Amino acid sequence: MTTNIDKSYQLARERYAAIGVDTELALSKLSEISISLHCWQGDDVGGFESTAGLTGGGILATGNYPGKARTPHELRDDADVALNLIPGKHRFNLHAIYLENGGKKVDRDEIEPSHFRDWIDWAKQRGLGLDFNPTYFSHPLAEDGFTLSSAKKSTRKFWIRHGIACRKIAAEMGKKLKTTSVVNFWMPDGYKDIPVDRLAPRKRMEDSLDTIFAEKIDPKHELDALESKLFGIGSETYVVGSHEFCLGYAASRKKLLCLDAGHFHPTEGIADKLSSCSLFIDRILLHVSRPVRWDSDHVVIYNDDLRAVAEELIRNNLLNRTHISLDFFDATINRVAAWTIGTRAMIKALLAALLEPLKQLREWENEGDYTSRLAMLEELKSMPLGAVWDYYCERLGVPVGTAWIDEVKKYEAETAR
Ligand code: RNT
Ligand code: ZN
Repeated sequence: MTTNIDKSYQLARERYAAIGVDTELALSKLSEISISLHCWQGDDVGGFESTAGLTGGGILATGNYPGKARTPHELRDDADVALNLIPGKHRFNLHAIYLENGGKKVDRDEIEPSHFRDWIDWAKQRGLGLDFNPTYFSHPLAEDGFTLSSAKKSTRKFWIRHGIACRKIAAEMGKKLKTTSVVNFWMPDGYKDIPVDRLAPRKRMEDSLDTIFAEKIDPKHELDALESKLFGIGSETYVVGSHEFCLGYAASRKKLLCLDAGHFHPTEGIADKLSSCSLFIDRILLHVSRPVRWDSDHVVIYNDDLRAVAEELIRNNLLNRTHISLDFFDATINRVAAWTIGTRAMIKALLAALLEPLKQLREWENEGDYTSRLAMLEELKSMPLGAVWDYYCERLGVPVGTAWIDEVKKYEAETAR
């Protein structure tokens, strides 16, 4: 039976073919792209270390929508629901505080692969890759705002041990799941007000990172990334891990650079950074987020910023060197829906970018025909992307259009937390 979705797709396919775009090729490329879903949208960055939840670190989850995951089981169930509403094969991104400690206190420098055994089993059963993050916040030894750059040697050493432990856990994940686990180092270290010495904390952070990375780990199993930030709540004036620090560190030590869409000046996008960084950095990690006036971590939507990121990845052929992960936490809406909306938006943006007549656009640009370039870029906005997207969802067996909302509502009613 030919459904309306199929019919609309056939028409859309002809429209795209007329401008030289092969929709089938685009869809097959799209199905190869994995997005790493962040565990922390499921419970407002709380984790399962204690009942304290998110404290400090200059980040803030706002809202009190019911249903947040209270246990690893609930979080996995929630993630399963979201993953069934998102087309394609993806990954899951864990923070160290999402360990399973069996009710015993295990401090950050004592965590081991065994504390993530159930996560690894869960991922294995579903064919998911796992990524990982040390947690340099929500801890008494991070309360004064400094971790790897702390002036106190014992504090620095504690956090160095945490970083080393995290790399080992990720290596185990990568080995067991047969797909590299990316470990993202984000340290909130910084000052609220004007420091006298901007250099010493950076030097200390550089040394701490060098110590953490001293042990070579097979890149087939584990890779390290460094995430920069402009400011945080309580570190408005100075952040040790600034963009220049992280870019310089990543380039000189052959690490990944993590670009978070919310970590720059309000009008500064990350899309334009990708081409430059790609010349000097082997691999890039993205934290796709949505800043609203500040680093507010709103749920990602299909907007100009997102499209621009996707376009840069496709136009510059950067997909095989880029790890796409999401970073948002909105507690005012259903959390499974938040994952679904954000991830579907990211995939849709990649689809839009794959549906550009790139060869033609490049030709016009190189010939100096900017008139045709602008005209085509404008026309592309009203091409039948939606028909191709619906067909893709149908083909990959996930709900088409708004149908997924009912599934989330049903699950919400059933779980009633
Ligand atoms: C914070 C960073 C960081 C965190 C996660 C929880 O500003 O973006 O990536 O959001 O590690
Ligand atoms: Zn981030």
